[in-house]
Amino acid sequence: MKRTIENIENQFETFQILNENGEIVNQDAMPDLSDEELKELMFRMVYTRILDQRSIALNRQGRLGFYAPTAGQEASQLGTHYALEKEDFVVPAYRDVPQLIWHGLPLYQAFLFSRGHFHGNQFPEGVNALSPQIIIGAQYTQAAGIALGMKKRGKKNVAITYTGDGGTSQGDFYEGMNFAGAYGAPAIFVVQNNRFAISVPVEKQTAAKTLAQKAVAAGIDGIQVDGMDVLAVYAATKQARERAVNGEGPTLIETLTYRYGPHTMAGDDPTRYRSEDLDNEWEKKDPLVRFRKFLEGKGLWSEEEENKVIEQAKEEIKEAIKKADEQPKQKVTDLMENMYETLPAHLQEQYDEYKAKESK
Ligand SMILES: Cc1ncc(C[n+]2csc(CCOP(=O)(O)OP(=O)(O)O)c2C)c(N)n1
Ligand SMILES: [Mg+2]
Repeated sequence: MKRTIENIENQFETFQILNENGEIVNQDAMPDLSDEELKELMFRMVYTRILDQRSIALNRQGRLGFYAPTAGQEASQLGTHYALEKEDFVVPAYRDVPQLIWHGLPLYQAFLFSRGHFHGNQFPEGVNALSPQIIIGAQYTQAAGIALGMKKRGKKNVAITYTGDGGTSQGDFYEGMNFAGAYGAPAIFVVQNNRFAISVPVEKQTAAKTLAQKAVAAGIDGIQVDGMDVLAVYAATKQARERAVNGEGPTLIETLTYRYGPHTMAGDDPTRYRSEDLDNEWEKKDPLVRFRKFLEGKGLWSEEEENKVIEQAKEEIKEAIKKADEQPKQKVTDLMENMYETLPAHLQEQYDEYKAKESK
């Protein structure tokens, strides 16, 4: 029997447009973005880096609950999201709060989500997104279903979903892609390969050389992208979106990226499972640094401009946390009211008991 795996794997080369020095190395693939749009992308990446720093600080002060750091992954998260339309559906994992915010989720609600407050999951009308998924991989099957629904309704929209390198070991990962492929559903499956699933390195996760090649078994397109290059991430997602709305089916996009911080703020220590050399290697690839160099070269960005974004982000974060603090505390009866339109009899009794307690 002939070995075929090498032939397949070798087709999955990393797609890059902007190298580490901020130079265009693939002019033909350069996406059609105006100067204003390029600046908006930088604005969002800088803003999100600040949001990450503030969220970590707020968590340490006990003012936020669950938080999964995002620094390092900005190009991967925001480059994919920037290729979407407002009506597209975002199906995120726990680290993908930035995409939700840029899709229209008010910041104070993202903070409430972090605190486990139900209002953090009540998305405003017109914000087409699900709450961040905690169950690894489950969002892949949900996105396939949402995408099929859009197709059946004749919408020219897509559902995009995100998981990590670890998520590709889950059954739901394959089920979602396979289903969407079989039904030609307009889905975009993103794997943010930050090399670790908590402390488990990707090399221990799979024998596959790339995660993008996992698309082959589902009969769909797959591409591996430099996830620190916002232009390549954007261009790949834009193309995947066009194919999806033209009835050409789903795409799997693997972004090669890195999280600078810990897995979550719950207490893992990355120095116990990642070497300093590896950290340094990836920090040299920083998505903000290289895009800043590129924009500065075009006369589109300056330190002054960046400082303005930082100030705006800090101000808006301060306002948002204040607004989150002002929300009424959640009560046990809120939980019941949100769960049922008509309470079953056995809960009615408990409801009355808590209602009485809460009114004291
Ligand atoms: C089904 C399931 N199994 C295990 C966990 C515990 N868990 C939470 S995050 C995580 C690692 C996920 O790593 P990866 O998919 O690479 O995403 P990353 O956190 O790196 O973005 C695990 C195993 C879970 N949430 N759900
Ligand atoms: Mg990971």
